Amino acid sequence: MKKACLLGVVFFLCYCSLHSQPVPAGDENIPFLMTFGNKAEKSWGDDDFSQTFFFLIPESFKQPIFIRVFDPDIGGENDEQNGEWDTKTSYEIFGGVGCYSNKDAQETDPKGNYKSGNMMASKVFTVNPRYDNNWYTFGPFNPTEGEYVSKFGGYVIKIIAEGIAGNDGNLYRYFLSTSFNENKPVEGGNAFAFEYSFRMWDDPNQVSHIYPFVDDRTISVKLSNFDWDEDGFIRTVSVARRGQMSKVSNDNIWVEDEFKIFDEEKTKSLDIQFIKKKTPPVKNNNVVVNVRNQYNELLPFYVIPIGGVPKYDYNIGVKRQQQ
Ligand SMILES: [Ca+2]
Ligand SMILES: [Ca+2]
Ligand SMILES: [Ca+2]
Ligand SMILES: [Ca+2]
Repeated sequence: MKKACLLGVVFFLCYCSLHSQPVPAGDENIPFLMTFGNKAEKSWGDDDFSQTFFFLIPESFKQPIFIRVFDPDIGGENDEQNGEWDTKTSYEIFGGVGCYSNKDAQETDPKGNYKSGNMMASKVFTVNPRYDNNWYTFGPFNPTEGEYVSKFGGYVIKIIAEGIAGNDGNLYRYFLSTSFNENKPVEGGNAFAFEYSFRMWDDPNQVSHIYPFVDDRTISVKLSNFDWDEDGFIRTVSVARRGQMSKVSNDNIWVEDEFKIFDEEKTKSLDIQFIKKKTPPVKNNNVVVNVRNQYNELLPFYVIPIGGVPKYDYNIGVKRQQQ
C-alpha cells in the first residue's frame, strides 16, 4: 500500500508541475463550483449548502501562498437568482493539525467537527459589485500553517464555502496562487474534494469531467449523483473501460451506481464524464457527485488527475470483457 501511495505522489508531482491550478481545472471542463444559500429548495441542485476543498502544497515549496476566489459574491453576473438577491456565503480557511485528518472533514455532510483545524481567515459575501465577476484574495499564508500529511508529501489547507442565508445560487471558482493579484500556480500543487457541487455548461456540446483517484485497497465503488435533471449521460472511462454508463438522477433525488474495480484501474484515476443531451437543452443545471469505496470511504477528486487523464487501453478492455 505504501508503495502505491508513493507512486501516486510521484505521479502527481511530475504531472502537476506542468499545469496551472484553477479549481475547477482545465481537464475537468466544469464552468463553476456551486453553493446555494441555506434557505434554497434542494431541488435547485444543492443538497447541503456547503462545499469543502483541500489545497495541497508540496513540502518543497517554501514561499507564501494565496487562495483566490473568482466571483465570491452572490449577485450580478454568473450567479443564479431566486427572487431578491438575499444570499450570504461564508468562506472559511483552515490549517493546522486535523484540518484534513479529522474524519468529519472527509465526509460529504457538514456535520460534527468538519470545520476542524485552526481557522486562518474568513469572509462573508453578499451582493458586492466590487467582487462581481472579479477576484478576492485570501492570504498570504505560509504553507506550513497547513496540516502536514506524509502520504501527500506536503501541507493541506482547507476552504469551506457555505450558504448561511438566502436562497440564491452562488457560482465561484478558486485559484491556488503565489501572487496576491494574479493567478500564478504553485509548482507541484493540487486541490481535491470528496464531494463536488458544480454547475454544468448550458452548451450541450461541452463535456465535464471528475477524476476520482482509486487507491490499491479499492475493490468496488459506488458513484452517487444528485439532481442531474436527466441531462443526458454519466459515463465512466478508464484504462479498462471504454465508456460505462451509470444510472442518472432526476430532479431533487440521489441515484447510486455500484461497480467493481479492475486491478488495472488501481492507483490511477477514473474519468467520470458528464455528457449533456442535445434536446431539449437543460439550462442552469447544478449537480452534486461523490464516489465511495467498499469501506464507505470517499474517493478524492483531484482537480489535476493523478496519473493524468486515464485513456482506454483496448487490450486491457478486451481482456476484461472476456472475463
Ligand atoms: Ca433570493
Ligand atoms: Ca456574481
Ligand atoms: Ca458568485
Ligand atoms: Ca440539477
